[in-house]
Amino acid sequence: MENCIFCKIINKEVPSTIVYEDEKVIAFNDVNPAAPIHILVVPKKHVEKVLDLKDEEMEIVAHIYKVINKIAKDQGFAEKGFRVITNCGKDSGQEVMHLHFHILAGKTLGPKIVG
Ligand code: DGP
Repeated sequence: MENCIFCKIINKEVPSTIVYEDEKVIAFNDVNPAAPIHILVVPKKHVEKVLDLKDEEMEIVAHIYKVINKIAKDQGFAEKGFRVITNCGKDSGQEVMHLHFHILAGKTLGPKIVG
């Protein structure tokens, strides 16, 4: 999708620190981390947000959770714990209109959703 920053990262037109990649998803460090570990897991197919997922696209969500578990184990924070967040639409504060899952880890996260 033209003018989508995450599509540009997927296409390697914009640099990022990639921590995982396969044919369906990419995961890279968030440019503005809200925790010591802050990774974004992003489907390569451009879907704007959760609400726009079609029935036949739901398998990508299961795949994303498999990837999240793999990253957590590979990076060694699986047992300590982590938080997964997906914003959807204006009231959530979604800034990038390309579906993505935040993984937050690396410290004891507080009662606020982020932080
Ligand atoms: P959200 O509010 O859920 O749409 O979060 C979007 C996140 O994307 C935000 O935490 C910052 C991150 N982000 C935005 N632009 C870039 C970028 O160019 N590179 C990287 N690595 N992260 C970005």
